[in-house]
Amino acid sequence: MTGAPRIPPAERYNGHVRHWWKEAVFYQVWPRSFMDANGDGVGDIRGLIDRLDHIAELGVDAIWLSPHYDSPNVDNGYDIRDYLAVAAEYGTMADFDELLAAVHARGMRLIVDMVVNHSSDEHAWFVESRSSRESEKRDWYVWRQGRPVESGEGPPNDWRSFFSGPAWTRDAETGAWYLHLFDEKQPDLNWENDDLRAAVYEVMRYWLDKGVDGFRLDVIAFVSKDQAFPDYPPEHRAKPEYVHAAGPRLLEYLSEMRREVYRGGDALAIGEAFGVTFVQAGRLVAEGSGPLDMLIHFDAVRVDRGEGWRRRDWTLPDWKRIFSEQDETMGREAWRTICLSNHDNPRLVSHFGDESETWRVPSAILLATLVLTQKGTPFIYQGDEIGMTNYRFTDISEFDDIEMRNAWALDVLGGVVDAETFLAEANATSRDHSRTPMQWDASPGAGFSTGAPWFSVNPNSSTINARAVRADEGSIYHAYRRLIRLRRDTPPLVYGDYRDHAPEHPRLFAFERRIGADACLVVLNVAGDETPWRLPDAFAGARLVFVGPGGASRALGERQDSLDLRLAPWDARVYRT
Ligand code: TEU
Ligand code: CA
Repeated sequence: MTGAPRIPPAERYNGHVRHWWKEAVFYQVWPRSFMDANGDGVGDIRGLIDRLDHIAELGVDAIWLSPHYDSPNVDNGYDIRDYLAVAAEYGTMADFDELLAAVHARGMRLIVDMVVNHSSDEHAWFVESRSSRESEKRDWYVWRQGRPVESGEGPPNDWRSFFSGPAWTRDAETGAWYLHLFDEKQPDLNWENDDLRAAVYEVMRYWLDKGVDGFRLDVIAFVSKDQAFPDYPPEHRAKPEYVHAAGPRLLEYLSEMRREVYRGGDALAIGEAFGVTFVQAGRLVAEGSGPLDMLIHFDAVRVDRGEGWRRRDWTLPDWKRIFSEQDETMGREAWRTICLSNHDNPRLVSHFGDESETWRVPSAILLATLVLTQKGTPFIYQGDEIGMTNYRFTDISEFDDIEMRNAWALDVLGGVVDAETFLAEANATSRDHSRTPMQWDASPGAGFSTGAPWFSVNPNSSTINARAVRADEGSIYHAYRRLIRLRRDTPPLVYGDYRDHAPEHPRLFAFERRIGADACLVVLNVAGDETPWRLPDAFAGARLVFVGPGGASRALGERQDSLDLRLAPWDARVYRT
């Protein structure tokens, strides 16, 4: 379905329509762990306001704020109880208004999270819906009859919750089953119902009217459900997100949302694209006709994932293929994002770099280089800019995340995996790594809180913290600042075409970003070994415009006369013709 063009024709750059958000760098704040201003151990809005300069000084253009709404916090705010209220532990609506003004005063924009595939089961809508089959809001959620099984009655189909177990729960009140693709305390909203959609749009309008600059739309591709509710096709049983993201009315709903909520305004619609293929993504964000502006993809960040939270092996060529395939498939009219870490994934340096003392800094800088020079709008997750690492979990009791706790209950207590295997895999993939408090300084609460932090602080905060990196010109933090500035000042890094120069190389990621004769070559040695490589002829005499500590023997601005490179471990360089 293609609607009327949404955006008036704007100036093009290398064939791309120009928009601020294509040229921007985003920074994600997960408020619970960012900064606690009142000492109760939980991050809050006032704390965020106090630390806005840290974000602004990085040079980013926009903040994506994870949910700040009233919530029982079964899934840390992704279970909203009241879409129009600020979580009491985060502050008041007045605090939110002040935050918005303070963000704008620093020349940045504020994008809020919106979770409308599901609500909390404590939301008034669900309380009413579950109260009786005759309730006016019965149809605002997905209720079905169970199907007969030997032992009596089972769920309506074989859909599974992403947080373990069946995606249906039988409600004793009325003897019917409700759908929840996530936890049972996160019932799915029924987008088939016109009144429900109107209510969702009204909620969104409320925040736009307040002046927020757009939304990051949580698992937005799941909102349309096949009304036949068929069992999973066998080929999708391991990755059911691809079934859920392919609902028949998705494009129709999102186009309607664009019309009803955005009303031709230029607020941003960033969709989370769990389960969305690149072909589908191209349609959802097609310039002028797609209902969304950008999508946050999972392919690259989850290259090491098998089923659910389980790990699988991967190689660097596998990873590079994802970036090329995305570029070839989505096409020029569809803008991409690059998001290799967030609150649902391990820490960037632990995940794709080397967190050991020797290589943590150079490998984190290499990853920053990748994120800030790839094709697509970059998203930085809080703490990555100071080089925070994974936490070492040694017991299930140390986890907070419902995904891990449910998986433990079903898989370990159910005898599917042994505890040791579970903990090893959980330490590789858990979302909790990214949720430990932000490390501001070396004090006991890491400068995050003067009280007892709600979640474990990584003991390495004594050395890895914002104060230390800000004082050190050679730090990860200053590399982020330089790279963000470089990106802003270098059109090929934003709008340039993409070409991988060594797709099959097992250690090297070397890609070009080009607008005509103006080109950059990014050379990353993704390994702890020296790697020789021959520069493509087109880059003979190119200038070095960024260099990480691995290649620090070379001076910035220096021309590369020899084509033969000898890359140090985790060397990261950017050349420009
Ligand atoms: O995440 C999408 C999502 O589906 C992943 O969390 C994924 O299911 C999980 O990690 C499987 O391994 C969004 C939010 O970002 C996440 O925090 C929420 O928990 C989820 O939706 C439900 O709202
Ligand atoms: Ca607090």
